[in-house]
Amino acid sequence: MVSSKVEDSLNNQILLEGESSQFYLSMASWAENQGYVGTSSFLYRQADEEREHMLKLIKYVNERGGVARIPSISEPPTEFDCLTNVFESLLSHELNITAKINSVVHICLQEQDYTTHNFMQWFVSEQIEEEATARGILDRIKLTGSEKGGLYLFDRDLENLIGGSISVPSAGK
Ligand code: OFO
Repeated sequence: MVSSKVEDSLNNQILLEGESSQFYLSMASWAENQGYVGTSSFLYRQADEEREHMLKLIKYVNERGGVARIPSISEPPTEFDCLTNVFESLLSHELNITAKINSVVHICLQEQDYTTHNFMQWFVSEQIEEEATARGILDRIKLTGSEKGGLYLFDRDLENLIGGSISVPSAGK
């Protein structure tokens, strides 16, 4: 059984994962309209993953005797300046999510809920990977440059990466 404090923090995390999914969906749609095929596939997939994270939390809360709240989600930004802007926004969003996950973990320890603490470790590891992926992608954009030809190459590169794994090599997914 989860305590009400743990239940509330998990429900807040459900909202955040749902918001992440919608945010990445909006980025994916923007990239698709700009003709960035690889980037949009990557982001559609990220949006699906975030929804999976939300579902994982919903099921956990219900299994542990709590009640998962299904939140309404406000409309995410729809306009982005450029690909660099998209991935900078993604990285800063992930950094914020990491901080939120850490605070859930902190509450678990305060409440002596070691079962939920253990469950949350999956999210802790996932954040390490996602931050590394976002940083790796930003490094690639810097390497290819912001000229049209460079961005085309970057986008094609990202499409190839999705064929195997969404992580850049250094992220080790
Ligand atoms: Fe849910 O993993 Fe990122 O936000």
